[in-house]
Amino acid sequence: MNEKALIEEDHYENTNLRDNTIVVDENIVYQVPKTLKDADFHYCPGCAHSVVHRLIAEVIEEMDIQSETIGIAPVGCAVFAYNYLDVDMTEAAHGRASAVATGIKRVLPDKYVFSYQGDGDLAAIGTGETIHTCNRGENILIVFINNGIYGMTGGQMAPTTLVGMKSTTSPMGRDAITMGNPLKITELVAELPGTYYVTRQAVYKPNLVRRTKKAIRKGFELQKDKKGTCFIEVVANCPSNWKMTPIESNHWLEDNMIPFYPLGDIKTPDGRAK
Ligand SMILES: Cc1ncc(C[n+]2csc(CCOP(=O)(O)OP(=O)(O)O)c2C)c(N)n1
Ligand code: SF4
Ligand SMILES: [Mg+2]
Repeated sequence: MNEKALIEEDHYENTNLRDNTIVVDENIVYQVPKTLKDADFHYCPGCAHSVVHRLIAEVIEEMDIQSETIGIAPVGCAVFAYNYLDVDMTEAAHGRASAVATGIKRVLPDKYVFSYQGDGDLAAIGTGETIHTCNRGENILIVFINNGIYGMTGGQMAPTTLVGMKSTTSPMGRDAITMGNPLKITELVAELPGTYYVTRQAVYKPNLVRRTKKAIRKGFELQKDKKGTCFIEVVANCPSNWKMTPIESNHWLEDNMIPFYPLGDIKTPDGRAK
C-alpha cells in the first residue's frame, strides 16, 4: 500500500460521522458546516427539509455571518429548525414567522433575518402575514418549503396541493371545483412592489441543490441592499405523506410538481425574469 493510501485508510479509521472530512487529492469534498449543531435530524429519510437546512448552514458559514444571523422557525415539520441551525433562532406561532421576522429586523436592521416556513404555514395559516410582509417590502429572506401537503399533522390538503393529488382530506384527489385551485403564492408575491428577489428552486438532483444554494446565498446577500423582501420557494417532497419511497417521491415531484411549479427566477433586482 502506498503512503497516500495508508494516510487515507488511517484517516477513515479515525473519522466519525459528525466530523467526517473526506480528502481526495487534497480537495475537501465533504465537511459538516460548523453552523450545524451536533444533533441528528428528526426528518424522515429523503425529506427535502434536511437538505435545505444544510444549505442554509453552509451559506451562513461561507458568508461568515453566524453571529449576525437570526432565524425564525415555523410550526410544521421544521418546528425544531433551531435544534439544528447554530444561529440565534426563535419560534413563531403557526403562520406568523414573517411577522416575527419583521419585528426583529426592524429592531436589529443590520442583522441577517430569515424565516423558514412550510406551505401550510406560509400559504394557508400565514397567508395574511406573508402577503403583507412582502407588500411592505420588509428586508428579510423568506425560505418557503412547498411539499404540497401538511406534513407534520399527517398529510392533510394544503393550498398548494395539486389538482388530483391525494391527501388525507382529499382521499379521492383534490377536486378544483369543490376544493379550489392550488395557490401559486410565489407568483403572487412576485407581483407585489415590496419583493426584491423571488425565485423557485428544488433539491431533488445535485445540480438543483447547487442552484438552490446559490439562490439562498443571493437571498442573504441582497439583504444588504435594504430594497425589499427576498423570497425563495423550494419545491419539496414529503415521502412519508405522499406514501412513497424517497426515490419515488423525487420522480413524482419531477413529473407532477415541477410542471405546475416551474423552476427559475421570477423576479430579480434587475426586473422580471420571465
Ligand atoms: C393556528 C394553527 N393551526 C393549525 C395547527 C396545526 N398544525 C401544525 S403543523 C401543521 C401543518 C404544517 O404544514 P406545513 O406548514 O406545510 O409544514 P410541513 O410539515 O409540511 O413541512 C398544522 C396544520 C397549529 N399548530 N396552529
Ligand atoms: S412528514 Fe414529510 S415533510 Fe415531515 S419530515 Fe417526514 S417527509 Fe419531511
Ligand atoms: Mg408542507
